[in-house]
Amino acid sequence: MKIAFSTACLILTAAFSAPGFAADDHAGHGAMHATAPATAAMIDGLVKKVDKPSGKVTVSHGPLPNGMPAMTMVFRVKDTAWLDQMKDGDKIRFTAADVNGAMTLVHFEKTK
Ligand SMILES: [Cu+2]
Repeated sequence: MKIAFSTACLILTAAFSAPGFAADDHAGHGAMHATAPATAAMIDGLVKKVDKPSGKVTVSHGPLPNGMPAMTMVFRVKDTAWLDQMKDGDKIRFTAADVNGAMTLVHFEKTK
């Protein structure tokens, strides 16, 4: 199921960055998101599984600013030390960016 979820996610990510969707330079579009200010909308998420050896975390997330609907998917993390601060069932808020083709948590904070 996890593989199916992340595959669906990759397809969606590709679809939303396709030239037909963003008629302008979509590379620049992606860069804009990657450098979004810290005030960018935080996304609510629920940690489902922390995978420290792989440096990844499975998160059930709400809708993303890039158009991705709510789903459960695997994210990389910008700083693998963050994985020590997360555990299954934690509620977090985060911002994500496409880093070298992989959706990556670039900021996160725990919510109570
Ligand atoms: Cu997703």
